[in-house]
Amino acid sequence: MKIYINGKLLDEKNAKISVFDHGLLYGDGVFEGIRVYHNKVFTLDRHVDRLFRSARAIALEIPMSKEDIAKAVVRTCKANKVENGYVRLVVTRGVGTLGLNPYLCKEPQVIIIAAGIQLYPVELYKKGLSIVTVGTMRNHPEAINPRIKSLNYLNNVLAKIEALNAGVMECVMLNPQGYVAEASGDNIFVVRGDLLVTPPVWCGALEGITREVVMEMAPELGYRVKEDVLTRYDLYTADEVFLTGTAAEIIGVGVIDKRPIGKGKPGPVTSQLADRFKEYTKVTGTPIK
Ligand code: PXG
Repeated sequence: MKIYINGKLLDEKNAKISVFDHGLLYGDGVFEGIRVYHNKVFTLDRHVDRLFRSARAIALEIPMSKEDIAKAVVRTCKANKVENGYVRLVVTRGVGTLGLNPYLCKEPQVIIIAAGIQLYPVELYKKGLSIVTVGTMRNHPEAINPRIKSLNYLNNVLAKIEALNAGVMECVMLNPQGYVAEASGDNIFVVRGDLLVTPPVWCGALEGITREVVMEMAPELGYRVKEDVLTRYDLYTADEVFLTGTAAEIIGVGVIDKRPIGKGKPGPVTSQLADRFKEYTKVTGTPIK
């Protein structure tokens, strides 16, 4: 595998980052997870835009233009002959001292890994995911703002540990006010009749790109879409609940906190959206050539 670091494509064994990199020492950096479908990079510009917003939010200057980052992603996919896969795009603060001061880090590291993807087991897309609500809260927006896709994912990791310890693979995180924010690595939607509801970003949701695509697709299929505050009541009483994310795509939730949602398996709206999403991945994207 060839790994991109700062303009060079290196063999995996030579792709190395310093132990003094603040990405490692402090989780100081930003990242994106991007899919490749049928030789095309899916929603590449949206991912690059979000990467730059995340970087701006942590006062990290990416030493490349958006165009050059996008080109580097395509170049890395091409070098690895990735036709369908997953790209991890990372920008770290770079090498600094053992102190926190980010301004002493002079050279951000741009890293691109193009590899395969570990989805949820296929049968779960039919059966539905079981999830739990967890005690680990989504960060307050004036702590690490959840809109920033930073390398500091410990909060999400703690939530994931709670889910795994409860015997399930994903969880719902609430925000400090007790409203539903999102899952540990996915956004969440509730279906009520012909209405789809997802928490607004101020409730602690990442501006998920799959979320955005679903919100754009849904009206074309005759559904209304609303961003609104949700509580656990809304989850337990929903017709359907589904999660969205680059890795998960669209996956129906069958059970939350051991309570069946709707009929206890993915419903017709979720299936219809998932089918439409799959079609969309075939016809859109930045070609790898
Ligand atoms: N919320 C959070 C907290 C995320 O990390 C999403 C929502 C979905 O956003 P997109 O843009 O992908 O639709 C994410 C992104 C994993 C993994 O291994 C998942 C993400 C990031 C890193 C790893 O499950 N999801």
